[in-house]
Amino acid sequence: MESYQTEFLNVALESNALKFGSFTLKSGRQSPYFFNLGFFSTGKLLSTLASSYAKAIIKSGIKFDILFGPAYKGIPLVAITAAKLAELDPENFGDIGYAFNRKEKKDHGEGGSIVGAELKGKKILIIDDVITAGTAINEAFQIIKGESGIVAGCIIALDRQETTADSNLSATQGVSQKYDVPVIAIVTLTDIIDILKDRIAPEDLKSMEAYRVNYSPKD
Ligand code: OMP
Repeated sequence: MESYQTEFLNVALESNALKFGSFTLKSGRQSPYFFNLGFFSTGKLLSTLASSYAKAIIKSGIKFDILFGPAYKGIPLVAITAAKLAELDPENFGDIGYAFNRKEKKDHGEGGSIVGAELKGKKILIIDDVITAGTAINEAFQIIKGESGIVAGCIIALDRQETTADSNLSATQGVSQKYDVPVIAIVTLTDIIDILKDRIAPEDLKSMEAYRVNYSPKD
């Protein structure tokens, strides 16, 4: 376990970004936990978040030219992480570009739907918050394809390690296989259970383990 992973989970718990109980997901599943990145809502929390993303990216060794954050949640993520990468390793990451998309196309000024570095012909690392079924991240791949960029990989904060309805692969493994790129995470559901098991109420821990058995890929 890396220290940035433990620090990230400590801060997620303290800020209430990570909650236990009963939550309905975008996919319609009923989950005993929910991770809301929007709760990293102060400068201090954002700084920890940026360090966690940046350290996971550096550790992965993925080579890329531009960090891309899909709107809306990806927009602050791409900005803080590009800045933190340059701060931690200016030699290797100081000239990495950053970009995000607009949800609404702009038809005045310079026009277009991408803000920041041009994606055409460039190696892109997508940054996002959570993968459950893979819907949001698939949309990001389509945007980059539309701009003639080349996706080099994805970094997310949390990999929920859940299978989709039509596959025995986790959504993350599915995305990685479909596009033939690495998908890395600061933490996974397994990390949450391993690192926080002594700090989760016993009944919540039981629900988490049952959920994992139910939705994670079967051997
Ligand atoms: P997929 O598009 O199904 O991969 O779900 C990812 C999205 O679900 C995220 O971008 C969030 O909007 C939302 N989500 C969370 O933010 N945290 C969670 O713990 C679970 C979800 C979710 O609804 O699955």
